[in-house]
Amino acid sequence: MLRLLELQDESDSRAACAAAGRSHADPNLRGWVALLPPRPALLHEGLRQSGVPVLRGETGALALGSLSQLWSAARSLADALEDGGARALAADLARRAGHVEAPRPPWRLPRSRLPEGRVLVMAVLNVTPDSFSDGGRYAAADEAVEHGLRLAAEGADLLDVGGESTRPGSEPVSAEEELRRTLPVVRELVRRAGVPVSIDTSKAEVARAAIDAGAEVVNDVSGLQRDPGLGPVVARGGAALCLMHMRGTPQDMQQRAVYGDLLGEVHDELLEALRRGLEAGVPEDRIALDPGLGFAKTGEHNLLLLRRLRELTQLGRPLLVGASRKSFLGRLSGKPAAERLTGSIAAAAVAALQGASLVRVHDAGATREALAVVDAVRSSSS
Ligand code: HH2
Repeated sequence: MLRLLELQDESDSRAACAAAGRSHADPNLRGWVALLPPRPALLHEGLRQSGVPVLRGETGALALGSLSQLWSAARSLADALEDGGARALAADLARRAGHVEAPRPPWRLPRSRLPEGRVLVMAVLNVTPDSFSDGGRYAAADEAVEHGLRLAAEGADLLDVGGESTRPGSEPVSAEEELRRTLPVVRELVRRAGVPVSIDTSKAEVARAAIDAGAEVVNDVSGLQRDPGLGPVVARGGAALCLMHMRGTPQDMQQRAVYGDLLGEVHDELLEALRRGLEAGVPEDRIALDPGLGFAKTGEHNLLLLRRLRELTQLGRPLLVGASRKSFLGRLSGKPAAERLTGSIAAAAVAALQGASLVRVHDAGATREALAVVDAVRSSSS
């Protein structure tokens, strides 16, 4: 248990006190804090001596400071402390603070080089009869290819081809059917689109064929929980991997949207997914992570994840966020899926400002245009 938290309001402050088991929930803590384990006291003492106040609780402690204060105190302690456990915790804290402060980490693909210095657009291309917003529109391979080429021309940086809807309650399809839908489209787009192609699948068999056809990314909404063969296929094929957070399956995930500490649990489960990827042999610089908006999440969960997304940058991997046209945006605007462009762009802009490296969207051109403004604001200087 060690994690950085960004306390933005009273509710964040109270939740952080509860996580540390403090008997008094202070409503006024703000900014970055490190949630530390209750022991070793040596670490708390070392931080205090470096000028970082530490509030202790029954189950943990909160170290209060700016990211650079936390980073520099933890880095010195990682060298100076004699106790091995305390030293490892200090090194972990320094690494996490460094990740949050650093510019977005690059995502290495096998052949293509993704542009750096701006937030990237992964365009959604569903070759399915039943996807929630574009199901049936591009079910024929030639229509899907045309649409993919259009998305690339509009400015998509990657094309994410999917052959199985994962909307809540959707029916699973066989690997054969998924391959029948996606493979001709992947093959043709690899040849003609001029941008890397990603396959949105949780099945090893589909991923293997798509990689052989030239796909550079495997986007697994199950975070390597569904098919034990998938990680090794990605590692052997040399592809990049996006690991998304979800619980259960599309059939039962919405009953599993129950959290005591949403950010903490999503953080821990993404870290486990990252470990599964590394254990399968996928190099760390090829892995991106995604909090999985709408997957075992309520609308409120999605909003909180967007507001506090920056905390997940402590994992040190690029973050991908998919809010496009999802139902929580429909609940806010009262509009059906096909009319959620404005809300989708607002969500993409928030994600970009909060540390996302990529946004997964249906409307590539409009999103690129909006993100150009966000990127310009982010990089403006005084
Ligand atoms: N969302 C969907 C599918 N794949 N992959 C990642 N990494 N992140 C997401 O948020 C994500 C995803 C669901 O959206 P969509 O593909 O439009 O719908 P459907 O699953 O119904 O095909």
